[in-house]
Amino acid sequence: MKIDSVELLLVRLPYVHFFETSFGREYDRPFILVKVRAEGLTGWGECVASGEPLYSEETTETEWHVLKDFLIPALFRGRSSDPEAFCRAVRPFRGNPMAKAGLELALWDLTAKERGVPLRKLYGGTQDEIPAGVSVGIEDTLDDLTARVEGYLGEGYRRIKIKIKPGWDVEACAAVRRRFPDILLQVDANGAYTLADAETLRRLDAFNLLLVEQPFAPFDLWDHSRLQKMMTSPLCLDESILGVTTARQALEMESCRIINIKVGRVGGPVEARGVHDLCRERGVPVWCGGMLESGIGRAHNLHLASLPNFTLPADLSASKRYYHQDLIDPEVELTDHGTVVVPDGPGIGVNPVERRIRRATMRRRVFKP
Ligand code: OSB
Ligand code: MG
Repeated sequence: MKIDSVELLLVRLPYVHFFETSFGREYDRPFILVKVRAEGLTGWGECVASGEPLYSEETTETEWHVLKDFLIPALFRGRSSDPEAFCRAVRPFRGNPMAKAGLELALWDLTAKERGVPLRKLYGGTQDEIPAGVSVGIEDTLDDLTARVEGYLGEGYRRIKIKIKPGWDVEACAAVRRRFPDILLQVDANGAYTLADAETLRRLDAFNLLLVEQPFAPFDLWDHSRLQKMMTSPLCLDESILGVTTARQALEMESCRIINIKVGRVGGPVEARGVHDLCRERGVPVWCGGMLESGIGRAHNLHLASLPNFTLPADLSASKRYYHQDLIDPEVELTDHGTVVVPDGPGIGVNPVERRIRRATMRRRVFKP
C-alpha cells in the first residue's frame, strides 16, 4: 500500500492504582502511539517504553528521536507498507526495539485491515481466548498485598504474579501462600538481585511457584544459569531475551526453562514469532508479558498471544485493572472463566477513541513521504 502519513502521539494515562516494581513506584504512564494512514485505512501501534530508562535503555524520548530520524525515513524510502520489508530495512539500526516494534505493529494492523482479516490470522494464531493473569505491584504492607490479590482472584484472574525485590520477597510469598494455598502464583524481580542473593532466592522454592522471573540483570545469562542449577523453581527470563539469538543462548545455557515474550522488548512481531517458534521446537513454554499498555497495545498482545505455544496465562488483564478509561471502545474485559477474548474484527479489531486519545495527548507530529 502507498503510505499517506505516519503520525506520532505522545500520550499520558494515569493508573487506577500506583504500580511499584523493584525500580520504584509509578502513578501514570507516558507512551507513544503510532498511526499509519494508507489508502483510506489506519494502522495503530503502541511503543512501550516509559519516561525513564529503568526497564531497559529506551524512553519515550529516545523512541521519538529514533522514529523521527531513522525509522520513519527508512519506511518512506522503502515505498511499501509491508511489515516484513520494514523489519528488514531497519535491522541495520542497532537496538531500539521498542521504537521499531511500535511502527512494525502499526504496519501489521494496516496490512490485516487491508486484507479484511483479524491480525491473529496473519500471525497464524490458533487460540481465540487467552487465560488472563494479573501482575500485582509492591504494596506498603503485606495486608495491602493480600487484599489486592484477593480482589483480583474474586474478579476471576487465573494466575497471580507478584513483584519482588530484596526485603519484599520471602515474606510476601509466604503471606500470599498462607491465604491462598492453591492458586497459580509466580514472582517477578525485574533484575533486582545478584548471585550473592542466591540463598534468599532458594527460599522461594518453598512456595510452589510457577516460575521466578528475571532475578538478575538483563545481560546476565551466565549467572541465571548458575542460579537455575541451585533452584527447583523454573526461572523465566523477560528483560534478558532480546530476540531469537539470546533466546537460543539462554536455553542452551539452561539460564531459564520458560520465556516471557514481549513484542516491544524483542523489536516487533517478526522477531517475537521467531522466539515463539524456537521455543515451540524445543518444547519450552512461553507466555505473553505486558508493559501496562493501553487497549491498543493490549489488543496487539492478544493477537500475538493466540499463537499455539503461548501456553501459560498472560499478563493480559482487563482495561479497568490499569486505567479509569481505556483508549479503546469497547474496553478489554475478563470473561466469566478468567480469559480475555482475542478481538475478531479486521486488524487489531478494537476501535481507538480519537476524543479520548486527544485528551491524553501531550505532543503530536505528522510525517509525510
Ligand atoms: O516486568 O513484566 C514486567 C510492567 C512494566 C514493566 C515491566 C513489567 C511490567 C508488568 C506489567 O509486570 C504487566 C502488565 O502489563 O499487566
Ligand atoms: Mg517481567
